[in-house]
Amino acid sequence: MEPILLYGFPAGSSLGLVAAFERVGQPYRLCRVDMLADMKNDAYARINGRQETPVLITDEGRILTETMAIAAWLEARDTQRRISFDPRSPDADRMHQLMAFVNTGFTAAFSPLWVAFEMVSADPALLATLRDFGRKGVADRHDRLEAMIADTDFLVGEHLTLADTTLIGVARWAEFHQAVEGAAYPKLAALRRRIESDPAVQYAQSVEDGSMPAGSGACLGHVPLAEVIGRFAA
Ligand SMILES: N[C@@H](CCC(=O)N[C@@H](CS)C(=O)NCC(=O)O)C(=O)O
Repeated sequence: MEPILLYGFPAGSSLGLVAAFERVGQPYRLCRVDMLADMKNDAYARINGRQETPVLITDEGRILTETMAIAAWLEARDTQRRISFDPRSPDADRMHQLMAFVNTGFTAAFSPLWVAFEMVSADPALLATLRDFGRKGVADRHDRLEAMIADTDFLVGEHLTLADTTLIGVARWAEFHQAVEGAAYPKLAALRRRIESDPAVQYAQSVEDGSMPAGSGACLGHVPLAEVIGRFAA
């Protein structure tokens, strides 16, 4: 069977993995998950006990969760090195370093802002504290990332890699939460423009928006979430 990537909308971090699968170009399927409506139930918990996206159903029908694990699964199959590098090369080391930075500290810095956003009713003082703490954390992680961006077209070298795809789904949360002033990070702003112009990333954005773009032809279509749960849930 073809692997099935469960991606979340709206504004899920899994946008980057959709782009990565598209870029690798091997047959895959997608499954669309409404993160506001489809995840907080027992059925979805049997796919991912933490009730999150992304999730991969591998070509052997196994469930694999966590962005880094799914990216590693794809990297191992990217034999043409379309989104990765020779595993023993310095470029591969730097790619893994940047992916880890983005998936840990950079992503986690947004947590207080998401908590504040999702609070239905809350003490205004608590909300203000969460927002202030969140914005400071996001700004700090932006400072660090800006300093890590080299003089290359993409995070590692001159083509899109898993480091860029790990970043792009999360980086846009800065605008969503009005957390930082984009102009304060010119290297990151230019990098994001290049990543967002990549055809695979544009494809992933269209998919997230609900379109069915033609793409490379590697995507063999969507599988309904109910079918995925029925076939693969633990
Ligand atoms: N550590 C996980 C985190 C995944 C994650 O936070 N997913 C978000 C979407 S980007 C989610 O599903 N959030 C839903 C929720 O927490 O309610 C990973 O890297 O895959």
